[in-house]
Amino acid sequence: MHYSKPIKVQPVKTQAFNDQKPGTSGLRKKVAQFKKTDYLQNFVQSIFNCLPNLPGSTLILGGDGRYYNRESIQIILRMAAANRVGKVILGQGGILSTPAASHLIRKHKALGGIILSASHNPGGMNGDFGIKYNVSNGGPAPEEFTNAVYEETKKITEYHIAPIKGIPLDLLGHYTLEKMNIEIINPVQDYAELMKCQFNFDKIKMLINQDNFELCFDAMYAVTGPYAKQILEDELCATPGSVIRGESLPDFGGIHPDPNLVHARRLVAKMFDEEETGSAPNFGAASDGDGDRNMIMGDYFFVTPSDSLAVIAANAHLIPAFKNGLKGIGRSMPTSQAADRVAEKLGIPCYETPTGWKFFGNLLDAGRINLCGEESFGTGSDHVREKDGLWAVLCWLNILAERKQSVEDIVRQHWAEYGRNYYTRHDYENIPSESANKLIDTLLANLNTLKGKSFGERTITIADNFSYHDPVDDTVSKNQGIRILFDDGARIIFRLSGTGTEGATLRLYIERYEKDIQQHDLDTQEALYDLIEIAELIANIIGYTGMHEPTVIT
Ligand code: G16
Repeated sequence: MHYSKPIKVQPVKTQAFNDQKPGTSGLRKKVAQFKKTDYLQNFVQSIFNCLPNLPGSTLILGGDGRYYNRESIQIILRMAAANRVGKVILGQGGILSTPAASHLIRKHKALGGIILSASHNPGGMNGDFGIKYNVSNGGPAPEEFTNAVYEETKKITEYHIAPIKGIPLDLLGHYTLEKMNIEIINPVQDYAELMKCQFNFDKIKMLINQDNFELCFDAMYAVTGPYAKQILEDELCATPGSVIRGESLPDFGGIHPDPNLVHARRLVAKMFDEEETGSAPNFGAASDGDGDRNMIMGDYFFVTPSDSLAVIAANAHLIPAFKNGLKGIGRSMPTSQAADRVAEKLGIPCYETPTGWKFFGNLLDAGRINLCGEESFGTGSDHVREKDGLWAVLCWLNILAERKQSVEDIVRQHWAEYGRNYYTRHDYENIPSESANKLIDTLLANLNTLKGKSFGERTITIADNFSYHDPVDDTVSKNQGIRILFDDGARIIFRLSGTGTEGATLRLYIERYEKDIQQHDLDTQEALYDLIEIAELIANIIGYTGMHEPTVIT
């Protein structure tokens, strides 16, 4: 279908913005900021300017369906046409989950993809919007590229856009915009096929269809709804209604689509039977705005993301995705060291990377790891180059189907074998940036006075600002979080979030190891109480933020 004849495109003059530095995962801002004249256009053109092979190439395009997704897709299509892109493969309705987009980039050997999402951040007209570029391996662009894009945004003077109307986004098929081909595809199909090759669907189906097995997946009104319904309900025959909040809404129903104990309240209430129906589902899970995060729960039981990574690693031999063995594990620095213990036992390497999925890309490409995860509810493997919420859920279902035990029993047996890493993250959200920076600067200035200091029976052995040397390409990423490491393996970590859009968010990560099985039943906050106090003593969080409590505890 032709929408217009090719025409000569005049560049549009524009003025640079000074706030387009990508964060942990692309550029995230308030919708109002993105709607400013030329704001989105400048950023997209800056990406295009950093891609010398763009003319004639194939790009994947889609987003999590949040407010401003459809308008942005039309703008990007017109800009892609004017910048002589050869073909765009687009999810129907402008929808693609982040892992599905990553898979499509790889499947079609595309130059890359543009994903529109602010992930777990709230949506709606007063919420957040975001955009990121993924490279040809399907993963988030490395820092070298995002830094180049940022430099471009500071000096951009013009952009290219075809002055034509958009195309219908909801009809599957092939279109032509100027000379550019557009293929609109079902956003779920390819991803669902990929999942079938990763897991034993027959065994999972048998588990799910047992009379005494109940499953609940909370899609949080975000992008995973249609993916979860097709895979869990249609293919694996879970009872209709097992996927709750499964409609994808542009404002996520007004909730914060972040799968944790605070924001996935509906799921948590079910899993702890807060309505006192007498039973809770055997397995519960939730995903986020763009489908890359996951939270795993059993009946009356929460699995921390760090433990989830370790349990999947220890049970990888039961999962077809790992039929060729586990090569190595990656975890972000603030993620607990539970997975390290599994790696040690298996005799495989465990890499510690900075926060941000992009840092796993080289390790995955080089075949050094094929399982990775983060404390921020992210788990994934080399099947794509993004974390993958539903994939992690299917890993757990596959393990449950093989082991025929409850989630809680599996985790408790894991602790009995490897010991328990008590772990918590405290977030102090929306602090004035100046106060947050002062807190960090003061900590940094005092770092070399901390080594050797004792607090009770613990002594600090290392106090530093984490720096990562990528073993594959030898790049070095500095300033990746302040680490306070103790002689008994306990850790306190401070860093500022790179994904927020309002003020600053201080993240405090606390961990300690407990070998004694008699001590595995403590409340996490109580188990870590002394370290929480030490963190306050070292950083004076109350003094700098005026906050006596974190806003979110995970
Ligand atoms: C993004 C990144 C993750 C990171 C998380 C939190 O996740 O992809 O690698 O762990 O942000 O980052 P920060 O602590 O800087 O806020 P998502 O799901 O938001 O794309």
